[in-house]
Amino acid sequence: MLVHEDEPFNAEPTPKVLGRSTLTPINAFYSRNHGPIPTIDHDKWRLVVDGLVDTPLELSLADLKSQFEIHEVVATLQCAGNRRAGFLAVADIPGEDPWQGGAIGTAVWAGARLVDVLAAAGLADDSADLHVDFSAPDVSELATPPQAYGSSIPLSKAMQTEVLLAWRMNGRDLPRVHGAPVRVVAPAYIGARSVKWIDRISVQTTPSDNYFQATAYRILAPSADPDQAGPGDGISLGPWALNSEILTPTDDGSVPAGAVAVTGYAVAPEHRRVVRVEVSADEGATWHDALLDEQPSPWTWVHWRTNLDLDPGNRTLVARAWDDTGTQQPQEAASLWNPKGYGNTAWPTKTIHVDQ
Ligand code: MTE
Ligand code: MO
Repeated sequence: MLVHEDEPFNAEPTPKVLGRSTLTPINAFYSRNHGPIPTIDHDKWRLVVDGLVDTPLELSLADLKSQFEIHEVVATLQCAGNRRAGFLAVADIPGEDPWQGGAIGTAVWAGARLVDVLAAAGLADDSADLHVDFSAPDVSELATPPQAYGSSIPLSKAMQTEVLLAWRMNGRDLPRVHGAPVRVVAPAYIGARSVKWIDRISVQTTPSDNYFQATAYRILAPSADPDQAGPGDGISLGPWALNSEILTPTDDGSVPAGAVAVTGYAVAPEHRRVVRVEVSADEGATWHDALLDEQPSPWTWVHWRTNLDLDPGNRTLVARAWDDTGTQQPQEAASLWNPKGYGNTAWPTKTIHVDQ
């Protein structure tokens, strides 16, 4: 793993490791934390469900596991800061980890559907424009003021069957670093909404007022001073946008002349599919279709691969993904740059040396 920070712990796998399998092994799954990883006694842990519900609940882990049907969802998680490093050539982003393309991973999650737990509490009103707020106990000193982590998703997303309260990951008990005993998995939303170590779910009329929803994870205007940003500034992130990355060859790598294997991943926004990925070795003058691997579920990335015949010399590889609405990724990171460095979905490029 490439460790960006020890405390709070922030690390991503190398591109080679990420490219090895469609399902990411737990020991290669990125880790994104804003505070110390909490120690939770699973026997004492309780999940409170309250707010605009008919019957507030307080569930133990045994209650959650026994009172609700267990469901599996194969889903990709991706941090809003994934590929931030690609923004740094445009302008510096002080105070944020320079994530490469590895703040993303795909796992088999299992647990209760959030919608089932909300139904057990009885929604007072499921027609209105409501929000489901998630609270966790890990306190972040990076927030202003320092506070426990939290965020929310719209009730319309919370009612979808893909959103889980998960206690299993890749067939094992959810590891502590990934949110044990229970975390939210909100597929196709930025990772920040998949709250780990969740201890409270509240149905309310407004989005979370937590720092990590009201102030952070928002796209500020390029000219804004992030240190002056306050609650409500910028565009709040929820569903992610079409994105892709080249995993091999890696930047500054050397490869022998001839057929060079180019591989990577692509993710589509929710309810869309990646239908085409192209690679160019001549700055977009000509493009080669990559082969798309099988997608394990509608909530995951697709891995893709192709071979390019390359002559010796320095070559820049560039890729772009298209979805089933005919949308493709924006070309330039410069057109997407923002002061906190979220949502770099520009065409990925890798510069390599092709040997004689
Ligand atoms: N939940 C809590 N309680 N605290 C956190 O710091 N980080 C969020 C989210 N859930 C976070 C959290 C962010 S920004 C991301 S991208 C994902 O968890 C990362 O999940 P992972 O560490 O399991 O990969
Ligand atoms: Mo994140």
